[in-house]
Amino acid sequence: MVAAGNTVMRQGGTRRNVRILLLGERGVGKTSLILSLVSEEYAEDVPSKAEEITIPADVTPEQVPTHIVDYSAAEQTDDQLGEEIQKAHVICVVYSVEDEDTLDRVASYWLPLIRQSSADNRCPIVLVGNKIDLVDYSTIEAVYPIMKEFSEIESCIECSAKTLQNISEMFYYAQKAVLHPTTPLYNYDTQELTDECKTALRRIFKICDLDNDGLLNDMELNTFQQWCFNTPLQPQVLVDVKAVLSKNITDGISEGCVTMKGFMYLQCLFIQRGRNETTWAVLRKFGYDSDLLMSKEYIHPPLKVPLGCTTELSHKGQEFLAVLFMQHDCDHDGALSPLEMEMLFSRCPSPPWGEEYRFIVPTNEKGWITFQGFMCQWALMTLTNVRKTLEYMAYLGYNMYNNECQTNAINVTREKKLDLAKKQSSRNVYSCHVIGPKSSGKTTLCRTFVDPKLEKLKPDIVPSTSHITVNTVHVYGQEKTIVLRDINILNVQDALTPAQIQCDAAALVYDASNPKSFEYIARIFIKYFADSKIPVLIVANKSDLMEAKQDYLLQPNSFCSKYKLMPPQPYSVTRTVRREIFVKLATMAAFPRFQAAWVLFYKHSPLRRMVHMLLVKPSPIEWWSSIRRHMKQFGLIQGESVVWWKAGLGLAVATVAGFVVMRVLNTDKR
Ligand SMILES: Nc1nc2c(ncn2[C@@H]2O[C@H](COP(=O)(O)OP(=O)(O)OP(=O)(O)O)[C@@H](O)[C@H]2O)c(=O)[nH]1
Ligand SMILES: [Mg+2]
Repeated sequence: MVAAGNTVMRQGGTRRNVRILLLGERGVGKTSLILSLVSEEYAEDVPSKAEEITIPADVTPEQVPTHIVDYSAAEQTDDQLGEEIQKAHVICVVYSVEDEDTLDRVASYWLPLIRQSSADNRCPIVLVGNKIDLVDYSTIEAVYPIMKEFSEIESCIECSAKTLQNISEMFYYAQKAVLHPTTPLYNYDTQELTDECKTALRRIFKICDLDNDGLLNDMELNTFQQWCFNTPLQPQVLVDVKAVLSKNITDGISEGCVTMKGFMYLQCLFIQRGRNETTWAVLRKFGYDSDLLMSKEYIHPPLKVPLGCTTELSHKGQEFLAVLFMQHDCDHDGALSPLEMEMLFSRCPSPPWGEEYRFIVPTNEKGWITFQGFMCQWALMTLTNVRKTLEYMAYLGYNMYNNECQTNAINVTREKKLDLAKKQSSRNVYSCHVIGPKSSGKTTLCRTFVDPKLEKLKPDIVPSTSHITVNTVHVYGQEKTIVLRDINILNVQDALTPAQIQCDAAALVYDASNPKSFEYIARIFIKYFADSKIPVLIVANKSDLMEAKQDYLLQPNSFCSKYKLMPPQPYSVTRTVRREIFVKLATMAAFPRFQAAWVLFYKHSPLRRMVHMLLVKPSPIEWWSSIRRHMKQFGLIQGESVVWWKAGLGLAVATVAGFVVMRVLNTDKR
């Protein structure tokens, strides 16, 4: 990258000030240039060295405070010169267009000296040919070989301190060389975008390709334009862009839409025409810093999660993910094939999860993640690693879809102690632990949660490390996501850790056919749960087998009534209706300490209907219709009409005017 000076100050990868140093032979007009800029008039008598000048941010074109520093061989030592070179962010090397020697000295003395003094921190250079009022020719021809030899030269401009021609342009280009450098974007030798730039633009293209057809249609281009420049795309500009693409490259346009190749070509054109700021504006909007890496601020915005609170996807976060799923479910089978999933995450450095999802969340008969499974996987990640969710939301382009920070994709729930006090929780994701002695059927129970037929989950293919399953259930008409954790205890004597105990509801599972089984969970209950506020459900597993009398001082039923627990819930893999148990667990988690809500446990309770009526809330969001609404809104929002983009394209379409010659015009072909 181009970085200069050791007083680099950055914010979000962008410099907060610019220090411009003017160097060159004696008498070329350095001091005159500075004074002409400041006073807007030419003075015959100038001191040998101008005082350092600071131009406040609001009067500079790029809104960055700018320091302009003069150099005078008569007043400064070589050491002082070296120091100034090191402090500079950009150096204007001035020659006089009417004195060939001064240009020769640029190549033979000044540029090598700058290279030497700024070491590996190659400082960007603007070549300035002063005194054009004295000649009727251009020195550009003589400048080409120098530009070719010294890649740090960003641009060259001819001007006159006397007539003020191109004076402000010169300082603007100097500022631009610092703020919107070409080097990270463009490779002069190959005359192509750099790999980093291509990677970034590829991601941006994919984010903007809302219907995922590999093309940007007019609506998508307009959305992109609106997002990056806060102004709609003028219809005529759209026509011009397409005309430029059709004329200059093959495959830049397909079916009347801009292809990835066309998109890249346009950005390349901006850079070649000296409109780096347009490409940089796009890149910065999508989170890239000066090194074309996604900035930390963009990927990891601060999110406060107080103790006792959890993190879930907000309605907007869910909606964004639903749109994403819909975009990539190309065959509309309600599931993502491995290829579709790869496509979906191709805008991220790597997928957020590995193959293990097949054992964690619902998948279809082919083992492909379903919509429900996809949302569950995100719910799990958001609950357990919200930082990663924020990071992936950024990669995927949440910020563009909703025009806001991705922290809005997250809900931080209220503290659990408030839920307990109110005996009700507004969370949508609960963590439930399944605890029981070895062979009591915990793992099978957890697996039936995501695969009722237990077909895809044959023990030999399920990795032993997978202890979590996630699925959704409805609790009084509201969709709740349950993260079931199989707490694997090897020895009955082993103590449970706080992490193994802390959850929203616990299922203590015993094998009803094994007389030695209940004692373990009875002890676990008394030791860890009797005094806790965690709701507990006792599950009598393998209820299809002959029930054994338990070798324990209390039989399960008596134990439950003694400790005011729900009676043991019979469960078996052979049962046809098994989901009930998960609904019960979810209900207990959603209404902790509000046992009236648990009446659904008693099938024929007259209370059940009444409580149900009291608790039922509107049904969950109708995904698909809301998504359709969301899609339709794209491109309809009109912003202020500024001619930013038009100007950009106008310049890209036309050839660059005036005396400015950007480096990139220095090509072998020309
Ligand atoms: N015709 C014309 N004369 C200029 C222009 N710029 C500067 N001069 C004259 O060139 C002479 C030198 O200008 P300075 O600004 O002192 O040059 P400098 O580069 O600062 O010189 P040192 O401080 O000695 O290194 C002065 O007589 C200026 O009036 C210009 O654009 N056109
Ligand atoms: Mg001077």
